[in-house]
Amino acid sequence: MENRVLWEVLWQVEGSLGTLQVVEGPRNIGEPPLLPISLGRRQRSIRPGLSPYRALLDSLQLGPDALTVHLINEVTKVVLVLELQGLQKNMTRIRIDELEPRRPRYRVPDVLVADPPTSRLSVSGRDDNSVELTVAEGPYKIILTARPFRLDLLEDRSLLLSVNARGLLDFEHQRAEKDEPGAWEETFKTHSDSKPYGEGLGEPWAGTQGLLVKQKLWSPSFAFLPGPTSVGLDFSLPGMEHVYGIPEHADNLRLKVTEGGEPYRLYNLDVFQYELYNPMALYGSVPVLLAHSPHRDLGIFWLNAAETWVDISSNTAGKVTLRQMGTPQTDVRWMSESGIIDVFLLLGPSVSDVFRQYASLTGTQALPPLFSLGYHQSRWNYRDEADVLEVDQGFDDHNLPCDVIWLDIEHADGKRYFTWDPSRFPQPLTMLEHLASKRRKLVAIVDPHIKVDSGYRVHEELQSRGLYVKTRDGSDYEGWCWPGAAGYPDFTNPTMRAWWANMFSFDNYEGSAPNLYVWNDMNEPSVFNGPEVTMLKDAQHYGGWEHRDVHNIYGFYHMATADGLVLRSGGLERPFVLSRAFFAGSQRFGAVWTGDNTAEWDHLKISIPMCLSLGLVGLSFCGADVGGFFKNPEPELLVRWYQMGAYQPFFRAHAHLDTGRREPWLLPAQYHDIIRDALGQRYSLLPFWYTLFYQAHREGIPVMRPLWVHYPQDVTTFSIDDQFLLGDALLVHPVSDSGAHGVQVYLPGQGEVWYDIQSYQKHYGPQTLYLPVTLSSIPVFQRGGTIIPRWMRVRRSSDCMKDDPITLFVALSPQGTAQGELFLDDGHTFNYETRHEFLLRRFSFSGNSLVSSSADPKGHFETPIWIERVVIIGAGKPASVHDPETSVLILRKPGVNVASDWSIHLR
Ligand code: MIG
Repeated sequence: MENRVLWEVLWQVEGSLGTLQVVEGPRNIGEPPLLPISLGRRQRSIRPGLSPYRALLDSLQLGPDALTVHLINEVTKVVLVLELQGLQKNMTRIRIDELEPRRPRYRVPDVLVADPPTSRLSVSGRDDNSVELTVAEGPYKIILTARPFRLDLLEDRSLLLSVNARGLLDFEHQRAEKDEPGAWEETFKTHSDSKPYGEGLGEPWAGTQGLLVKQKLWSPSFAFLPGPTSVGLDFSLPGMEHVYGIPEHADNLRLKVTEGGEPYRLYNLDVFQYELYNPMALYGSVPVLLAHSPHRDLGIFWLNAAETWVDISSNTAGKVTLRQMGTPQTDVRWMSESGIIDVFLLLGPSVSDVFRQYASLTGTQALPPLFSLGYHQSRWNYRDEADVLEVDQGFDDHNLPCDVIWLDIEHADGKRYFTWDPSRFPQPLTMLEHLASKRRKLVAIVDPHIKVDSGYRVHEELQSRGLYVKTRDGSDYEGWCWPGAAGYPDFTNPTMRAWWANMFSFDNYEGSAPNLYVWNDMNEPSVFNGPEVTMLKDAQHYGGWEHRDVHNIYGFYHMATADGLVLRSGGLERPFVLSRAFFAGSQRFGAVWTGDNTAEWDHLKISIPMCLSLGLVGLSFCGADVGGFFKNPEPELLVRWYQMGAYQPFFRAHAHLDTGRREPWLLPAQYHDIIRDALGQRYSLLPFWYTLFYQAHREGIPVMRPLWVHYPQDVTTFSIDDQFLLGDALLVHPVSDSGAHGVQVYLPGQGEVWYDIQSYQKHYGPQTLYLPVTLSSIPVFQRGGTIIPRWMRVRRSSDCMKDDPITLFVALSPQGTAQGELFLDDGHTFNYETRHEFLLRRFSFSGNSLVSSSADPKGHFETPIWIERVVIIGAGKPASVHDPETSVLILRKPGVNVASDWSIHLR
């Protein structure tokens, strides 16, 4: 593997300070220092064994909402307090903090949608060394063992999960003095970190070009030295062999064992040209892990926003023996650099229960405006207004649909976001009006680094109101980014967020209009001259917290941008915001993407497991840059990427500044029809996508799903990375190899039938099928038993199609039945919620009748939409079970309004 110690980039930094030439890149695998001292050298060096912790059963207190008990470390004598809660919906929450912290430790705010309702615990058994607790609403019991401390969760006498069974609970308490040489300061390349709330006598950190020279900083506000404050805990999952989640990593869907290697790292970073199949941190973090077995699904949600590491070990990986009574087991160990231990155990039992449990804690995917499910055309950069209008016209000239054109950082005046370059974008409102007349939108980038420039109002206000992140000495933190010297708005500060939201009013954001939406990039935050291209850990945030405590949640506060877009419309319109960084709960605010990928086949491939992993932890609205960001894709790769992107939730083509132009019509003519077809498939399926997003929004189930979610007993599905399901209806197997003549498709499900959506050819599951492919399309199958709504006329944009008639594709199960749903509303306001202006229709086919009924009588919505056709696939009896011929029956012009109840009977 290429080892980049320093990566050199000619980051064109504007302003009087010239060009910043050498920037330190993020750490490579294997490159020292590996981990922060507290995490790597201390936490990870603790070996499994007897835990030094003992629960002091005398201290046990049982209240209506929680049990508390003290835990003493028998070596250090430091006492912790454990708070245990049974939660409704089959969940348990465990919090551990110091009994007497010298300074409060950070507890992550804003992520939970509410205080989770509790379920009463009662003591149902007790002996000298343990207490048995029963959860009022749960079918499970908790056994608290005093020495060594552990918790076991049991259901019907079988062990579901143990906490601290390996004795890896570690909790670095804040200390009065430096009692451990070397544990205090930490260095990363030329940077040093003074350690939590330290007095700041660390080594100076030097920037480039002598800009930041030796400084000695001292903060009188901290009279004590808490020192390293990491926390760690282990969880054992008997019966579990397959674990998923904890994005964002460029890795397989199924997580690997990390023993002997590096743990999965969660630390939001701007990683230049990221490499694939490794556990390195990327732009976003969701500390949620799912465990799956044919019999059970569980989840662990580790609510901590500091740098976090996850170690996974298994008693079966690579071993044939060592199985305890034939039972596999996975052990998961979480370590975070600061904060408290706050963990939710989501006890399933099924994976859809785990989805619902997690959604009840952190919320569901925001319902996207319909347009944002269409195709987005982006590049860094569209040069000027004329360029934008030419691109817009190009779609019309080539008869291609497009909903949105994007503007990157060059559109702003000298990277001063919320402004426009006066020579290249002198008339933004005219440009926006023109797009509106085409029923298209514009997305403009607004980054969270603000140019330090006394003539720039955004900077002036943030500075004068004290809303920037501060250094440890209390002055405004300044880093280097695109505009040169930049301040970083303190998004953790609610006052700052209210101010930021207000910046999106049409008065404040001059040249913006209702069809302008927003893209927040670089919000890890990216700081070109900071350690690992991010902020110093001892920078100071609102409430006196250090950056180390809040790092992974900084990007989550793009919520302020989403709030701003809602506010500017008087609360009526749904926002669209794309964010690069994210955390647990970010699904409530919009879409995310996988950052700066590369125009290579392996990057095309990995977009599947990366988006699947995000969907599993709630972030359904995810995509990868179509075409690849870095480098120039060969036409075949670009075509394959359009075909893949058309079936992924967020569908945007994007490209680096230095790449060649690649709007679809610039490809050789033989590819035009193929791309038109891929876009056409996307647009015709928009009613289906929109309904899937509504279901994700209502129920917290992902839009794009791994096969095992629906075939939980089928071991073959557990590690599939090259195909996926959309809802429970479509199975997509994209082509991600150059020159492919065929693919191996796995069609799951005993007794399931799958219809090729192009040929209607019928295949029975389970089987692995070799399917020849040409460049013109990718294999997609509709499951027998489902009904999919489509718009059959592809127009300029989704807005031009939203009142079009619907065609229902009814794919019959072997039993001759099928069902499906359709959600419709105005496509852009909150009226579906506030005024129940929506339709949720249920279609079901059985006994030769197709019935349309309301799946939610609350909703009412007047629409001209009618059903123009019903296509029944698999009607009539096949000659034999293995008859590949599928009969297709087409009912033309049933002429019923989509809002009405009706039924159609076949004879
Ligand atoms: O440091 O705004 O991921 O999509 O085009 C690069 C310029 C900054 C990174 C984003 C990319 C965007 C680019 N940005």
